[in-house]
Amino acid sequence: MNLQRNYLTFTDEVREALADKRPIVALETTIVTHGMPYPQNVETARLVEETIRTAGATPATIGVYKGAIHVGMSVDELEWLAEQTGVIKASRRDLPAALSLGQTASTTVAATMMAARLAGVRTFVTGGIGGVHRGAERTMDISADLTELAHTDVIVVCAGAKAILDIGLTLEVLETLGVPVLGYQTARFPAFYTRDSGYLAPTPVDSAEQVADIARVKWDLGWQGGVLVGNPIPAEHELDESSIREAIRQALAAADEQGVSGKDVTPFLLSALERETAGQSLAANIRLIEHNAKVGAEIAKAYQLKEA
Ligand code: PSU
Ligand code: MN
Repeated sequence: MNLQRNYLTFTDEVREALADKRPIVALETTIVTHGMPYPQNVETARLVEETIRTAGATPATIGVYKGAIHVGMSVDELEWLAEQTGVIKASRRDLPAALSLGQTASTTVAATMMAARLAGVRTFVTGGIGGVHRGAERTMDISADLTELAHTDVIVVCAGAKAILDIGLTLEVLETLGVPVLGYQTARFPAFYTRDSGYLAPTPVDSAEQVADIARVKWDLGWQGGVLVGNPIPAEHELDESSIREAIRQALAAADEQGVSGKDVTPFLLSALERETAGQSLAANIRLIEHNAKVGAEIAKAYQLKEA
């Protein structure tokens, strides 16, 4: 089996960084196709890539194009993907068919972790991970992102689980799955649009070096799985907690009324929230992912030093 020839396609930038053992940060594409409207989606994707380059690491935006996993995307590919409607949102279960049938798909946190690991990339930056949905005791809607964190050896930097989820239950499941959950320079687990979910961060850390070392120890010992880093949105961009809570309530009610289910739930809630907050949630989303990119680049650099 030749992974690189058969399944993975690299941009020159990523191929060279891999060959030179330089720090690389993986990025997902579901946030582009299902998480933000056009053109903010492509503008944010480019901003995040540039932020990572400025910080001294190489961005690798990941998605599936005509049956091949792309690790790194050209400006044109990203623009094309951002403009499409109806692109498949691929999580772990969807990848075999996407590759086999020659489909084009964006990758969720779970699928991007899988691709990053195959490519040899250990650090991954996103906005928010999927998790346990409110009412999951009825719907059993628990994101495959959580089980992926249990299995796949990648550091995932996020601003917490989205506030549309049940954050307490999400933290419980992460504990059961044995996933280290770190609070980056905070004692509180962040809630995406706000800095404090009301839950403690299980393991507060001070620095990128500490994050990298925790991951290195885990993998040195052969203890499979990811490391989750909760990096709070900068205080100046945080949304007002009571108004976001009300907007979430409205969005959840609309989803319930319209019978939205399965993989459509997260995209539906995100766009409903954007309408409810008159775009404030989108602005916060952009700022927090930019901040995650800065921190993720530092973590990738620190991890690379430990590997060298
Ligand atoms: N968080 C965001 N925007 C997003 C997502 C999360 O702020 O677009 C996407 C991520 O790709 C995540 C996915 O992996 O939603 C989770 O979907 P689900 O709940 O269907 O597993
Ligand atoms: Mn789901």
